[in-house]
Parts: sequence; structure tokens; C-alpha cells
Amino acid sequence: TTVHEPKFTAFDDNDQKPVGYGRMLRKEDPRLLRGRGRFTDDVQLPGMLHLAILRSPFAHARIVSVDTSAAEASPGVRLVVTGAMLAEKGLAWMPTLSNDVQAVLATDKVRFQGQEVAFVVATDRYAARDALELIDVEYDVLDPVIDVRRALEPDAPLIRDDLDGKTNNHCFDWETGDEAETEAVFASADVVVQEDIVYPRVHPAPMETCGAVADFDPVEGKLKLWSTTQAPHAHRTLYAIVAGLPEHKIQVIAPDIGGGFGNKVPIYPGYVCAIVGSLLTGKPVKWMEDRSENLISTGFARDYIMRGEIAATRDGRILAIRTNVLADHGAFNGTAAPVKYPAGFFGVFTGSYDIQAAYCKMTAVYTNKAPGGVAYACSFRITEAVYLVERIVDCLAHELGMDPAELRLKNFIRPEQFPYETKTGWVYDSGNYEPTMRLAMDIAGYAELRREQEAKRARGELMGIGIAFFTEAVGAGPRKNMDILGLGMADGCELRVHPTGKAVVRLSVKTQGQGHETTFAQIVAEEIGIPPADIEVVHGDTDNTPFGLGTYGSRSTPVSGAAAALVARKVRDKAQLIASAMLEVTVADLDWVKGAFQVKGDPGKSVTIQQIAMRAHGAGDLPDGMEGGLEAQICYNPSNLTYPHGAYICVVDVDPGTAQVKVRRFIAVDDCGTRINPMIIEGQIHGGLTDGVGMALMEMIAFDEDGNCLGASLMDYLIPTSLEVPDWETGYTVTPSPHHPIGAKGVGESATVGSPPAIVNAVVDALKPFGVRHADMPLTPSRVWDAMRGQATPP
Ligand code: MCN
Ligand code: CUN
Repeated sequence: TTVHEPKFTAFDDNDQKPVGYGRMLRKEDPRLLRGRGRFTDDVQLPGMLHLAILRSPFAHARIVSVDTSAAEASPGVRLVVTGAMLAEKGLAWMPTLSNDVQAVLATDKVRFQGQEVAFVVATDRYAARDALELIDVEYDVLDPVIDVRRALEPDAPLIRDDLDGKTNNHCFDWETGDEAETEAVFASADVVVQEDIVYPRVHPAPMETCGAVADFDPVEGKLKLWSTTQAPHAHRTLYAIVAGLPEHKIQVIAPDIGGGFGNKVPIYPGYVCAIVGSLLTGKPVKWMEDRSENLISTGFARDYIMRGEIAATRDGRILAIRTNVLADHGAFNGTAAPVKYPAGFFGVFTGSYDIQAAYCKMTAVYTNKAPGGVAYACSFRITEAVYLVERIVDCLAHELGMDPAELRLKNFIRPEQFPYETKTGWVYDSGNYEPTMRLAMDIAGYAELRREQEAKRARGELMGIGIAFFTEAVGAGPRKNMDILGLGMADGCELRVHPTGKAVVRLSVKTQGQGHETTFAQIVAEEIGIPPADIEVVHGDTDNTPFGLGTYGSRSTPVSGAAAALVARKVRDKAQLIASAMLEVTVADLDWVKGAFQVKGDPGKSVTIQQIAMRAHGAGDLPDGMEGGLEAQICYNPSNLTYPHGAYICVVDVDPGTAQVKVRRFIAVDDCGTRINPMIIEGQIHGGLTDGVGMALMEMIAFDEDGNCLGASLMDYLIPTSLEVPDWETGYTVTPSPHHPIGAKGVGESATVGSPPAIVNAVVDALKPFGVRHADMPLTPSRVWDAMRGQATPP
């Protein structure tokens, strides 16, 4: 099916909402919109103390001494802790999610500006912050390594001298595809195009910064931790391993979260400090970072320097793609990706095209910058992969003098080729690319836009049309290939139907704004016919939900969504047995009509799911051997990822006098398989497209040569508002996933993945009269101005 949704669509009122899938107002909104949300910073406990962190002003420096005496004497201060004190307890270092270690508090050296050096616990936030200024740290400043290329020079200062035997700043090497085969195809190709493409360091900057409240009860021996986490169960197990506490003595609660965008996947030193603070004071301790702390010290995104090469025939048949990547991982490898995938899912850089060979070689290095890398709606680095392939395909179109839409249409994987195994070993489950592309072109009025552009060019006006077509791989596991520190990427789900037919579904994933309280109720409703309003979603509390790996990589719908559908089917199967006893017919004689079982051919004889629920708990007889109750539990291990796709078209106008870029139109056609709640999907797309405008035109975390972060506030790190973005024009196609129980694919990161290349392709297209083939993000007026004058802006 292909449908063009109107720009403005009304949604059904909650009272008349359809059961199951469809547009439905979010169940969480009455709470959130009326200020009744409960975020980590809203947690208030009796006797609670407040924690503040002293951070390094330098990117690279040896710690000579730390004097905390004045801070300890400051009013309200209860505790001051340094790295040396943590080292005595064996807690100065903690494991990262990618088998590296990271300092909780620096002991020997500081390795990036903003690194945690000491913390103060005091009676209020102000007393804690004031005391930070009284801590006297003597630093011996060292030369920092800021440029990723400098990191590999033999005489570059050594950053990770804490690692045994380490003599350079090399972090890891990684490769995928067949080098020799790819070389052979390149050697015999008619046309080879090469371009150096940088995806700069950016930051997810969620509205709510990171924080935690730790409450250790010394009598029970139990730690309760409220924290801004996208993966409560994974965090709990890691705390258990590090702290030596059993998991049942740790309860991780992720309350309402004000945006995560991957920023809330890693375990940050601040969380550990809050736990230590509570252990040492015997009081609850709250830590909330401020905006600058969030921007300078928490998980960044991207920072890939990529050399892209593409080989093709003269008539535009793409043969091979090759890339060489220099990856900046900062001071510690704190990437949150499945362990066997150190570069995340960058391996899908072959995009949506049927090609003969592909190869990628990557070198990752340490630099004196904050750790992170996998964040900002990246689908595990698919943002970088899609940017690379969609930019290099446009470079090829430029060289061949071919229309970029035509070039893409000519090379798409064809529908009959699915499931399609790429040259780097990814099995795309399903796809039908051409209709998606044609729909985007129809909505855009592509041919007419090209005519308009030609007329404008003749008048010296700069208008650009950019296309990006993407395929994503989302929904990690299966657990045999994918794990985080040994924890397999599968998800549990539990469903209980109460006697009156109301239900509770417990999830291991956790929303940060994606609307899970609504959509997971809809999935269950669709399967067992109980209205979504009668289904409560419980999540974000390890004591009250089954184990699972959490929300990131748009895996909630592909993995937990499948679990929710299957657990509901399990309940329905039991309900059917009960119905057959109630109606005195065999199971085979029953039809399921949403919400009730009906005797075949006799619609008058039926029982509703609510009647069945009462019987399951009630006084009457149940079939022989059946236990009472109506509930089930499942752990879903996906057989493959899901592969959503989309076609994006962007129209920009560039002011020839000021080089200012205006995004005039943006058309996004997405295919995420079966659509659970179209309104929520649109919200996800609108948000991701806005992110794309930010990354393409405004956002960059830059550093000066001393390693000072130049994007430490929202005055310097620019994020877009409604003023910078157009009215989004969306459409969709539906190609269900064949292996997902309801055919749904993930969508939460699609727009962030697909929009930056569409916007950059549009700007570069606008600059075609200047002979420009590539310019690096963010395309600020000064960069566009330089590009128009044939100058590359230094990174
Ligand atoms: N959905 C649907 N039909 C589909 C697919 C999804 O109705 N076929 C709905 C889902 O039910 C869910 C939402 O769309 O309510 C997103 O689902 P999914 O694609 O499974 O993604 P996740 O729920 O796993 O969300 C994670 C994803 C990631 S990794 C980032 S980063 C990101 C994103 O979501 N962070 C966000 N979108 C965000 N949106 C908000 N508001 N806040 C964030 O922090
Ligand atoms: Cu890469 S950001 Mo999301 O996967 O949480």
C-alpha cells in the first residue's frame, strides 16, 4: 500500500479510539502536560543530600595533589571524595560498555576537559557547588591530543598510560567486506569517485540532563537507584558486578525521562559517585548535572572522518563501495554497542543498492575528548553509514552528470531479491524501494522542482534539491550475535489480565518520550481485544519488570514489541481453552473476533475476554489440569534485525549574498512495516528531521587546540527550534517484516539517519554552479560561503 498522508490530520478522540492499532492520543500526556510527570530531579527523600562534581579545566594534565580540607570545612558539607579515596576502595575505575575502563574520579591524570576529579556531598545543591571551588587541585598540564590524525603520530603524547603496555593512542582496528574482491572491481571500473567526508562530533543534548538519586538502606542492605537510564536492567547487572552486591539487592528505577537519544545508555561516573555518596553517608544522595556538564562530559555522537570511494559503469551502474574511516573515540572507549560490533552497525554502508563488492577499514583512536560515540538516534552508527553512502552516491551522480533520483532508482535492491544479503553480511529482511522513492518524488513534484531550479539558476538564484534513500538495521539481537558485556540482546515481557478484564503489561524496555505507555498497550489490545485504556504499561523498574536489554537502536518495537504481541497471544491461547469450556464446544469450533470468542456459525454464542478473565479467576470449573489466572511471560530473542527504509527529499534556498541556507521543503516517506500508532510515528519522524536540520546546518562540538570544548552551552552549541524548520511533509509505504510477529520495524531513529544527507545533498546541489561537489557539516553560512569560493573550511 502507498498512502500520502495529508499535512494536517486530526486524531481520534480518546473516547472513540479504535481498539489496537491506529492514531490515538498518548496515555502519558495528561500526566506530562499537566506537570505531573516524575523525573529523577523530582525525587525527594527525607534527609536527602546533594552531590556536585569537580571537573577538570584541562584536557590533559597530571594530577599533582588534591587538597580538600577547605571544602570539608565549608558549611553544609558532609563528604568530599577524591580519586585517591576511591582507589583505596578499588572503585576509582569502572568498566565501560565496550570492554574498556573509565575513571570514576581521576587519580593519575585527567584525560579530557570536564572529566570528574572529585565530588562533594552537602545538605543542598548550592552548598555542594560552593564547596567545589574550595577544592585545591594542582595540575601539571600536558600537551593534549585533539586532532584525530595527530593521535596516531609516533611522537603524539600518550593518553592511556593507565593501560598495561600501551605505547600509542590506537583504540581498535576493524574491517568488513572483501578487500581483494573490492580492489578488483575498482580496478576494472569505468568510473571511480573519491571524496573525504566528515561527520563531525555532535551531542544529543536531551532536554533533561543526566542524574541519579541513590538510596542505600544499610539495614536491608538494599540499594535503590533512580536514574536517567535507557537500560535499567543492563545497568543493574553492571552495578551488581562492580559493587559486588547481588541483583536482588539493587533496584534501578528509571522514572519519567526527558529525552534520551542515546545519551542515557552509558553508565556515567556521576551515577557511581551518587551510589558511593549514599554508601558513605548512609543518606539518600542526589546528583543532577547541569547543561554544560552534560555537553562537555557525557556521550557525544559521530566523529568519523571517512574517505568514501565508489566504482561504477559509465551508464551509472554502481559496482562497489569502499571506505576508510578514522574514528575518534575520545579518552575512554565508552561506546554502547554490541560487543562484536565495535563500529556499531556501520557495516550497512552499502546502503539500499545491489552492488558487487564492498570493503571498509576502520581505525579508532583515543583523543583528549569526552567518551561516547554511539548516541543521538544513530541506530548504532547507521547515521554515519547512510551519510557516507548517500553523499558518495551524489558525488557519483555529479561526476556522471546524472540525475541523483535516476541513479538511485537504477541501483536499488529489487523487491524479488529480499531477503537480501549485502556484501558485508547483513540480511535485509524485506523492502520495496522503488514505490517509496516514487511516492516521495510525487509528493515533492520532483520534475517540476527541477524545472523551477533551472529557471532560478538562470537568474542567479541558488536553489537545491537533495535526495537521500536509506535502509536501517534496527532491533538488536539476536542474542547469539549480539550482547552487551555478555548480556544477550533479548527482551522479556509479562502480561497479567485481572479478574475484571483489565490488564498490566510489564516491559524491559523504557520510554524516554517515544510513547511506549500508549503503543505497547495498543499492541496488546490488538491481540487480546482489551481497550488500550484498560491496559497499564509498567516499565523502568527492575523490581517490577522482566529482564531485558533496554531501549536504544530503535529496538523496542522490533524486540519488545514482538514480545508484547507474543505474550498476548499466549494469554489468548489460554483464554480460548477457557472459552471452549464455557461455551461447551471444541477449541477448533471457536472464532476469534477481536475481544471475544464466538462459536463458528453461531455469532449469538460468544464470550468476551472480560468474561473469560473472570472465569479464569472465578469459582466455576476450568478445563482439566488448568491452573487459574490469566497471565503469561515470555523472553523474545529476535531471529534477525528489522530493516526499515525511507526516501527523503529536501529543497533548500541559499542566499547568494549571505550564504544562509533555508530549508524550504522536506518530504519524508518512511516504511517501518506495520504501523502501530501513526501519530506517534509522525512525531518520531518530525523530531528526527528536526535533529537532521540541526546536524546538517548548525550543530558541532568543536575544540580549540588546548582541548577546550567550544560547545559547552546552548549559546554555542546551536540546536534547531521550530523557526529553523519547515512544515514537514510525510508519507509512508508499508512493507512488513516477515519475521516479526506483527510485521513491525523500528522507526525511532529513521529520520535522524536519513535527513542529514538529504539536506547536505540539497545544499551541495544548490552550489553546483560553483562546481562544488562536497562540503562538510555543519553547513553554517561561513562554511557555505567558503565552499562557494572553492575553499574548504578547516575542521
Ligand atoms: N512505532 C509504531 N509503529 C512502528 C514502529 C514504531 O507505532 N512500526 C512507535 C513505537 O511503538 C514507539 C515509537 O514509535 O512508541 C518508537 O519506536 P521504536 O522505533 O521501536 O524505537 P524505540 O521505542 O526503541 O525508541 C528508541 C529510539 C532511539 S534509539 C532514540 S536515540 C530516540 C528515538 O527513539 N530517542 C528519543 N526517538 C526519541 N523520541 C523521543 N521523544 N525521545 C527520545 O529520547
Ligand atoms: Cu544511537 S542513539 Mo538511540 O540508539 O538510543
